Amino acid sequence: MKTKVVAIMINCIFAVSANLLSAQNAAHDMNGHNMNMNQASKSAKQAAVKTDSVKVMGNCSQCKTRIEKAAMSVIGVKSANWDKQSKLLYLVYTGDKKTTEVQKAVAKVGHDTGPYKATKEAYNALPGCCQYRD
Ligand SMILES: [Cu+2]
Repeated sequence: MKTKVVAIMINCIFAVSANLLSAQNAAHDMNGHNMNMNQASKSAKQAAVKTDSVKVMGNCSQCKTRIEKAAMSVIGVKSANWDKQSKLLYLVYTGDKKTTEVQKAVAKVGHDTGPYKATKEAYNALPGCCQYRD
């Protein structure tokens, strides 16, 4: 009987210390994360943020997802938003001008943009609803 009580107490102590440990780890993670956030905002302030827009051919919301994903794959691009109506891809980026790199990436996935045209293969690989050429 006595040993059972002791065993339960030991179990309780283990449970409590396990909880404490995981709470400490969580606090640690949060601190680490906060530090990274501060570093990120610091470097963002150092590198000027620029905005640009380029015309990109496309039709639908699937095109939008594909175009934005390709644009975001370019290092330094912070946001990409393609407007279906105007066909304009709005970019926010840091560092050197990114429009050429973005246009190349977008053309690669099948969307004509300015002087950069999708290859026949890339274009033909698009779903039917996305094929914007006449
Ligand atoms: Cu589409």
